[in-house]
Amino acid sequence: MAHEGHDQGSAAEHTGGGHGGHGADRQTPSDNFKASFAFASGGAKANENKELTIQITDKAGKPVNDFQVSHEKLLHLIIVNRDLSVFNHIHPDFKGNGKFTVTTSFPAGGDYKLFADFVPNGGASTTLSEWVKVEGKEGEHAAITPDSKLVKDVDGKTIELALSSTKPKEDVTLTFDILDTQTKKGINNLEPYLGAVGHVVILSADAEQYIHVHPIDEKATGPKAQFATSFPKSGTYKIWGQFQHQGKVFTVPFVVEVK
Ligand SMILES: [Cu+2]
Repeated sequence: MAHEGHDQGSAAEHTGGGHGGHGADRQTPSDNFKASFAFASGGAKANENKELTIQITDKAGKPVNDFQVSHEKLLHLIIVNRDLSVFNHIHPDFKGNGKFTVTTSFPAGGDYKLFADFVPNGGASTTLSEWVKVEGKEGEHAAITPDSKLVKDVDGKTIELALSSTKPKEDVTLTFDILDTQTKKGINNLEPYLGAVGHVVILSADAEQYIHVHPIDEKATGPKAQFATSFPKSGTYKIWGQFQHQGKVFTVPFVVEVK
């Protein structure tokens, strides 16, 4: 299924929006578009459902209405907190006039970064982001520490991640190997999630770099799921793999060091 947009921008990072001004991002397609993120009636509070509106405009401020379907959706919204312990991936509805809306909630107060990921028709994959403040008591902040072993147990599955390289600016293949934790047998009946074997998001530890990833064989069904990416520079990165099995989506996070 269509994921053309992500192919074009696969190795590039695109950030921008509210707190822009990071020199390295200046030449990304993000410069051609703007996103503004606004909560209904004044702001978001921890553990309260709130409607979020994302307004996409071009440089001149004109609403953008022509989006390409990418990974089955017009817009993907990724939400993380400061220490990347919270990860939420949701799909706002297009309301016309450049507007997308979604109702969501946040598990604690504090700073959250919102990433709107979309492909304007005829354009390249674009990610616009902004930090927002959520009122309420903040959770404990944890350090973002690279995993000593890239093996995690999630929802009765054991997922092992292998990286073909952990050097910056190289083509990297991510291989997720997904086993049933009880039987230790490979799971070979993964279901498509967003039109592919899985969906992967990578962020730098400071949430400044949003790294595009695309499946190598999107029709794969496990136990192995492979993705291609590239890390722009040295540092710590968090990787979230999302897969669907027996009707349920599970998310597996890993932290890796690139140097
Ligand atoms: Cu999505």
